[in-house]
Amino acid sequence: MKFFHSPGSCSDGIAMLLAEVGQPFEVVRVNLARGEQRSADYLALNPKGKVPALIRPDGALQTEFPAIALWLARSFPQAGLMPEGLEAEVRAIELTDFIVSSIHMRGFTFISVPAKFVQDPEAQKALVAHGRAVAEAGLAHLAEVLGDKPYLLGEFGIADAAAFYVLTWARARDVPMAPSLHALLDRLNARPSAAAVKAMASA
Ligand SMILES: N[C@@H](CCC(=O)N[C@@H](CS)C(=O)NCC(=O)O)C(=O)O
Repeated sequence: MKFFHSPGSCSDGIAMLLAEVGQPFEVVRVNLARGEQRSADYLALNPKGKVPALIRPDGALQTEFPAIALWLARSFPQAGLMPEGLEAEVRAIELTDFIVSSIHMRGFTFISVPAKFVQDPEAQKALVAHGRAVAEAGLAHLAEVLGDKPYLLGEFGIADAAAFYVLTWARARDVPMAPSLHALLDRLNARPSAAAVKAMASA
């Protein structure tokens, strides 16, 4: 497998899942700050110009966090990333998609890059405030789902890998979150797969 990755971005969540799966893969760094996601070479491979992206062993390109996560979980069931049965699977996808599409895309994206959307400095401030409110509300929902379980849906799974990157961003940006989510982030950081993600960043 070939994994297109930008450390510190949402692809950290897929990096964690790849490390959990334990199959060989090559990391190709895509430097978002330098705009490498919009280079002709990268767009020829992935016209969406985003990370994460994965070239699977069959040579096909897989994009979109929830789809990559589902593909990894189902292709390597021995890693135990997804519980058995439709109800459990659909709940895992539901939560993973909420983290990526709502907390990340409608929250942290506006906090991090408001200038991508509006030019006026006052409008940028308003967008950051809106993003913070969306992220905070989304994190409050995650805390409710987590309850007193060790991981979001009980056992470690794909939604926790999505939580790994948004909780990291929340802590770094002082977005308020429940003590239970800080504890979840500490638990995730203690997994060997989190150490592997950090090693990918410094490689
Ligand atoms: N819907 C995509 C979102 C991926 C995404 O937004 N990736 C960001 C990094 S966190 C990216 O590549 N941004 C580069 C850009 O938009 O130019 C997914 O689920 O994978």
